[in-house]
Amino acid sequence: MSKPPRKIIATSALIYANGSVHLGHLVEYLQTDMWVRYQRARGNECYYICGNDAHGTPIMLQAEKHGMEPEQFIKKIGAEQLASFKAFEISFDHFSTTHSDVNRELVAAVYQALQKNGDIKSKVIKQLFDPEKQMFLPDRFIKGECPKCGSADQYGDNCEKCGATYAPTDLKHPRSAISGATPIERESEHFFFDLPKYHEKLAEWTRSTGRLQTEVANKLDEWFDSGLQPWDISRDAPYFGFKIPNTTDKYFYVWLDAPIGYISAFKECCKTQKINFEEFWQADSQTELYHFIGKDIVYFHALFWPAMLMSANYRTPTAIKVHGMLTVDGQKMSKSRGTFIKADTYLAHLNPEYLRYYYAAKLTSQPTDIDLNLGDFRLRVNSDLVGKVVNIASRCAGFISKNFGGKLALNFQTIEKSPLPPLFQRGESEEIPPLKKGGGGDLYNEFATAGDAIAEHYENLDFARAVREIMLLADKANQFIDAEKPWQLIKDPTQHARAHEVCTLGLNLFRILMIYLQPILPSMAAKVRVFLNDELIWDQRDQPLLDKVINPFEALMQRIEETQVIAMVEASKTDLQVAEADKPKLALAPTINIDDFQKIDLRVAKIIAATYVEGAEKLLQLSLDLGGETRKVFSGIRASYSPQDLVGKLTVMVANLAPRKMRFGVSEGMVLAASNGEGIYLLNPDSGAKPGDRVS
Ligand code: 2FM
Ligand code: ZN
Repeated sequence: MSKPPRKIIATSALIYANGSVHLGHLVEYLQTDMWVRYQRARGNECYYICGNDAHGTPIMLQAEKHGMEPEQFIKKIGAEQLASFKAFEISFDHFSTTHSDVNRELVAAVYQALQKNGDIKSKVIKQLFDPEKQMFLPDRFIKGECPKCGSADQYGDNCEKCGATYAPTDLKHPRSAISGATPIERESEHFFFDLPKYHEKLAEWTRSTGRLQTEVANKLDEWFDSGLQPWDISRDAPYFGFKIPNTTDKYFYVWLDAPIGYISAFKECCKTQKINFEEFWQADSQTELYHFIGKDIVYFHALFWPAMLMSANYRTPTAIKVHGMLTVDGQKMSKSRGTFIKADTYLAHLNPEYLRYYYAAKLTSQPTDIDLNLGDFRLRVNSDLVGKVVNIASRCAGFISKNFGGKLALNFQTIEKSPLPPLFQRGESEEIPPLKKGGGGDLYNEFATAGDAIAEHYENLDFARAVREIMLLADKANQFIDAEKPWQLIKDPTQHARAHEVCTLGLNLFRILMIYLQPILPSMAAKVRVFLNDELIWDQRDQPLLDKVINPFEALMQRIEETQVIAMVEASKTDLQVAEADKPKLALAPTINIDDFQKIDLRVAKIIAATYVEGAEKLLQLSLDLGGETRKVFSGIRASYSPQDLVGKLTVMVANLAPRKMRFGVSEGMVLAASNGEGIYLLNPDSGAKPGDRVS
C-alpha cells in the first residue's frame, strides 16, 4: 500500500517591501520552489506560502522619499516583486504581506498570549534620538567613529574595518544618517520578550534530530554559551507597523510581526483553498513546516520564533533549511561591476530556466555560499541542457515524425542482443512484462530505477547530486544513440524497425530525464508534455510510452550566447546609475582644519603577506612593508578580498596609529579602504609610489 500523502507547508523568508527582487533572493526562492515542486510531484500536499515583510523604519523612510504613504508604497513594490517571482516560475500557493488585517489580528492575539504567560517585561532604556527628524534612530541609521579602532563612517552596531560589535551609544562623534544631526540620548519605555526563560527548551529543540544543519546548530551553541538576552520587541513612533494594543505610541518591532506573517498568509490561503488551518498550526500538529532562510537570519528563526510559538502554544517548525549567500564571479554582488543583478534585468536578457538549472546544479544541503560564475553558467547550461538533454530528443524526434507517422514503436524488441520476447508490449489488458537483461529494456530499467536515488537527493535538498545523476543518465542516453546511429539505420530498409525502436527508446529515456528535471525546469517540462502527449508523472516512469502518437518536435531551449550575458551585466551597471541618482546625499563628518589632518601620518605600504584570521569572519591579517619596517595589521576586508589577491599590492596606511590590542593579536596601524555597503575597496597609490612615501 502506498503511504498517505504528507502534509507540508514550506516558506521562503518574507522579502522586505522596499526593493527589487535580485539574484540573491532567487537562490532561496528557487531552492524552495524546486523542493515544493518535487514534493507535489511525489503526490504530497505541499503549500508554498510567502509574502512581503512590510514594516520597519527603512520602509517608512523609503516611502517618504518617494512621496508616498507606506501602505501605497508597499502595495506597489509588492506587486512588482510578485511579478518578478512569477516570471521565474515560482509557484506560491499564496503570496501575502505582513501588513494585512489577518496579520494585525494574529499579532495582537500572539502578543496577548505572550503577556498572559508573563513573557513580556517593560524597561526604560536609553537610545539615540535624531532631534531634527524627531525620531529614535535604529542602529543602521547612526554613523560615527568606531569606539575600538577609530575608523570613520561606521554603522551603529558594528565596525566594517575591525569587526568590533558595540552599542550605538558607544560610537564616537555619532551622527544621524538621515539628517546629519548629532543624535542625543533619550529615554523611552520598551517591551521585552523573556527569551532567557526559553533557554532550556530551545537548546533541546535546536538539537533535536533533523531540525537544523549541524553547522547551524553549532553556531547556535555559541549564542547559548554567551547567554540569551531579553528581546526588545517594541519601537517608538514614528514607525510603520502595528500599534501595540493598549499603548498610544508604541509599535511592534518588525521582526515580531514578520514571522507571524507566515501563519497569517497560510490562514488567508486556507480561506481560498479550503484547508484545515488548525491541523497545520495547533501545538500537536502532525503536519510538517519548513522555513527556507539565509544564514544571516538564523537567530530570528531558530531562537525568537520557536520561543514565541512555544509561548503562544502553536506548533514549531519541523526544520529550518539554511542556505549560504550568493557570490557572483567569486565576489559579493557589486553594483559597479554589474553583478548586482535584478531579477527583471536578468529576464530582459535570459531565460529564467537557465538560472533555475544553474542554481540547482550548485545547491547542496549545506549552508555554504554558492557562486554564480557567469562564464561557467553559460557553458554549463549550453553543455548540459542544450547539448545533452534536449539533444536526445532532437536526435530522435525527426525520424519518428518523418518516417513513422509520428507514432512510437510497439516495443524495443530488436534492440535486444538476442531474440527475446517483446518488451513492454502494450496490450489492452496486459500487464507490463518484466524487463529483460542486456538490451534496450535494461537501459530503460536503469533510468527508471535511478529515480529512487534522485528522489532522495531532492528530498535532502542535495540538488547538485540529483543534477549530477541526471546528467550521467543523459550521457548514457547519448552514448546509446551514438552507438545505434539511427541516421544510418534509416537509410537501410531492412533496419527500419530497428531505427524506429532506437528512436522510441531514445525518446522514452528523454521522458524519464524530464520527469526528473521537472521540478527544476517546469516550463520546458510543459513543452515536453505537449510534445510527448504525456503528463510526465513521477510514479509512471516505469511505464514506457509505446505505440502512441506524439507531436512534432519544437525547439525546447536555445543556447546562451556570450553577448546576452555581457548585455545583462552592462544593463545592471545602468541600474546602478539610476539607483545612485535616487540616493540621498551623505551627511559629512564635522569640519577639521589642516593641523588636525596633519596629525595623521599616512604612508604608502606594500602588502608582503596576507592571511585569514581564524575565528574572525571579517578580518585578514596583512604584513606591510613600510620601507625598511614591517607592520602587522588586522583589516576588515575579508568580504571583498582573498589573501592571494593582495600580496604585492601597494596601499596606504595610517602609520602613527597607536597599536591596538584585538582579540586576535595586536594591530600596528590601519590600511585605508573605501566602503559603500556592497563592497570594500582598498586604496592604491598611482604607479611610481614606493613603500614608506608620505601621503599628504
Ligand atoms: O531578512 C529579511 O529579508 C526579512 N525580511 C525576512 C523576514 S522572514 C520572516 F520572518 F518574515
Ligand atoms: Zn573598528
